Amino acid sequence: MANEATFTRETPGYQPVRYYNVKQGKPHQWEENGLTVTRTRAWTAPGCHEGCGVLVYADKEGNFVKIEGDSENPFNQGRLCPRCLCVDEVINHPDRIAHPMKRAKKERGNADAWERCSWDEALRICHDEFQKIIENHGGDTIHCWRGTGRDIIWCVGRLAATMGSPQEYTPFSGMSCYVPRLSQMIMTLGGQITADFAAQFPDRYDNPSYEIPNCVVLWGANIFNSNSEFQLCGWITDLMKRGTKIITVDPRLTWIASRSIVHLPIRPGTDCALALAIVKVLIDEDLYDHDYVEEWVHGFEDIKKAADEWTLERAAEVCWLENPKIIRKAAHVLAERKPASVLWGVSVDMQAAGVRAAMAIQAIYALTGNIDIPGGMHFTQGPGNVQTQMSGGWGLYELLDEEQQAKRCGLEKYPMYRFGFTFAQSDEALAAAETGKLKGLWIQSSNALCGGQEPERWHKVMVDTEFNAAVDLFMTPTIQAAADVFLPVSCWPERMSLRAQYYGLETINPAVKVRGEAKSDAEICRLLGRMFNKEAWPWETEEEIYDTILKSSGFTFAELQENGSAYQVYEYGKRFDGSLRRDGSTSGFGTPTGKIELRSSLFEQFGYSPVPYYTEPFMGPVTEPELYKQYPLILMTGARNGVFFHSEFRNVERMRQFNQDPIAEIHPKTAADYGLEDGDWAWLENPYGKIRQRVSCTESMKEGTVLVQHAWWFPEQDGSEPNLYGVWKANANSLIPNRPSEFGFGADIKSVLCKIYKANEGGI
Ligand SMILES: Nc1nc2c(c(=O)[nH]1)N[C@H]1C(S)=C(S)[C@@H](COP(=O)(O)OP(=O)(O)OC[C@H]3O[C@@H](n4cnc5c(=O)[nH]c(N)nc54)[C@H](O)[C@@H]3O)O[C@H]1N2
Ligand SMILES: Nc1nc2c(c(=O)[nH]1)N[C@H]1C(S)=C(S)[C@@H](COP(=O)(O)OP(=O)(O)OC[C@H]3O[C@@H](n4cnc5c(=O)[nH]c(N)nc54)[C@H](O)[C@@H]3O)O[C@H]1N2
Ligand SMILES: [Mo]
Repeated sequence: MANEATFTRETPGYQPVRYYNVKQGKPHQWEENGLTVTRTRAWTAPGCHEGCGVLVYADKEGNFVKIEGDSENPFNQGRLCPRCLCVDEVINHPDRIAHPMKRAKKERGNADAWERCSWDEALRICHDEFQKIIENHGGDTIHCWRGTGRDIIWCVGRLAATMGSPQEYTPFSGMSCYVPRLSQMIMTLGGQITADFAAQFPDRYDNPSYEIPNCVVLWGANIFNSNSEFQLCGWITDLMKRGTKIITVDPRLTWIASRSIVHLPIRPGTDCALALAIVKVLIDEDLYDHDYVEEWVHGFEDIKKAADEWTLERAAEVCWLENPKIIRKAAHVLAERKPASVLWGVSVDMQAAGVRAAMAIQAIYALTGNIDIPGGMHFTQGPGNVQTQMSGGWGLYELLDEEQQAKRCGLEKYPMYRFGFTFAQSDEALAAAETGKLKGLWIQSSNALCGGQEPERWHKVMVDTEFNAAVDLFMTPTIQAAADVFLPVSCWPERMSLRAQYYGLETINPAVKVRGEAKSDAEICRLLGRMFNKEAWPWETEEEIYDTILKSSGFTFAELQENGSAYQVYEYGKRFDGSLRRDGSTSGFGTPTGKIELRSSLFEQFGYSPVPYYTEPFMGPVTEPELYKQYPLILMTGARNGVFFHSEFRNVERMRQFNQDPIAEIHPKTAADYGLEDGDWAWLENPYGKIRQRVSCTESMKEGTVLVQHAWWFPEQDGSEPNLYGVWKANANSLIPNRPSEFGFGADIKSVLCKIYKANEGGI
């Protein structure tokens, strides 16, 4: 697949980047049996993180005919998931909005008040209304919301900055998706690591420098439903066939847990305690890698001390593990089966103790010498500067003066937000909104009433602003409640874009005709951005934007499009070549000591504990014993299922048929304790709220816990206020507060308390 020769792209002003040139057999588009076949990547919209390689077949009129996985693409190697296979239902959905619409502000919440308008008018309204807010209240009172992992983070951030606003964020507590893990990696390693599944090599597991991991720990990541961290589930089974053994840390007995050599079904939110207990076994039983620790680890004595109280018995008691010895077994397997890696998921982030849990988990890999080695935890490396630009931050510092930058919500309270992060802190943004500092909203790929905690609070602030505009495919509860202008966005098979994930650089190519007047996110931001500031948006076409973003790679968009995939040459052992250092040193990790810091200089500098320590979930059996008597279940939320992507796909029949109702999973014994049977409708309640979901009894659940699905709304129901497509009826987030950790990263989103009881009325 890969050409043998690699080549170097040199662009003035940038480090030379060497690429494997993964030339593919055919150009990006060709004719076959009267159909046009386009090689492209499935990113978003509709939402997804991955960017799998696909072939889209269209007829002469440009209508979608079929989709296939691209077997020449090294990332997914022809595999596809059901959400790709139903993308035509999204494109052609009767409810999809394909023309701009407007509504008078007093009609917010009225589904019948929308009227179609031209793009010119819609954009003019957006410009004039936001301009008024900028003049009267300052740009920082315009908050810009965007959702997860889409190809648009850069353009939302840039548009925000163009309007003078540093408030770009995802409205959910503690920015609890990936950034808690990332923040601690940046502080203690100076870079970003992930489990090495050979994704950086076009020839994958056969690459001569790769080693098959002997052990992979799936820690709070159910990759078979989520493809967590841009890693595909099929890679786990690929590796298992090559000998990899799996350890699973998950309260539930998931499919992969049942095929693991160790399964640790811990109480939700106790991961930090478990990790510290494993650290203690590694040290006390002398299972750690002495040479590696000697040379590359700072703070051994400190972590030893931090872990010292975490005996097997103590950890088993805190984590609700019946058999303390399985913790010891996990430590032994990890130490003995090198190379080993961890794929950690969002469940690690969604704890107020999440940053500290991630520190403790990372310590396990440092002590066993598994960081920066083939098949272990390896440093990801974005394709040159391209990934950095795609993932935002390209605007904040360039377009805002210091005074305006300093108004970013959360900077004062949470100093780590200054350290490489460019988004605002969501809880502080909500607090600002509640004190009248929110005057306008730009909603681009966010359905905050479904994804954000305490949606009632978000609702209150969003309906009170002076002007709101939204960019989406469909009308959502959030947009129906609050927006004055709706701008219709194109789907990935209709639009051009770039895919720049950890390693590969690829174009996303238009494959079918665009529905109605929809436009891509980048184009919408370009058009509106230019109305405010042409210098900040100098591009005459969308393609010119991508040429600029691609500059550091040396490719133009057109060249990359015909090239196929470009993979950056990957070399292991980054600690030996100085590439992790910012101070010119020729070796070491990117930290003040040049070592992996198990005692973190930067945490200490920011006023935090330099070593991890465990804290209980704020509302749990230990912290709130009285409340626990009243609310005797631990409430887990939002474990991914294969057919939905957050609030999306509820209106896509081919997906909804697999999951008609919001489902609350519970162990049959726990269900029986509360008089519940499989299929019953039940109320779930705690001091924050009360919702209804349908009970599904399964022995895969841990007793004493219940798992509710998140992000439900009912597109088939009345959209007007107060029903808003039934968004309040089954909303997991009505039971969870906005309550971030001391870092401003992470919040207890999967471990609060609740009670459950049978609902007399069925349906929803
Ligand atoms: N189909 C689909 N795929 C998705 C998404 C989607 O909505 N749909 N969302 C995407 C997004 S934005 C993200 S962030 C990722 C997240 O995907 P993952 O990182 O896999 O996260 P979850 O599915 O939320 O949880 C993973 C597992 O953690 C377990 N768990 C719950 N609480 C705890 C705990 O306290 N500790 C531990 N150790 N485990 C716990 C759950 O039982 C679950 O099996 O998925 C992405 N992929
Ligand atoms: N209780 C609980 N709450 C959670 C979670 C949990 O596990 N438990 N998970 C959280 C996590 S990890 C995350 S990341 C957030 C996710 O939250 P969000 O990313 O806000 O996800 P959605 O609710 O699906 O909202 C996305 C909206 O964008 C639209 N859209 C999709 N693709 C595009 C696109 O390319 N362009 C535009 N303009 N629009 C698009 C969709 O139609 C949809 O209306 O939710 C969080 N909420
Ligand atoms: Mo996420």
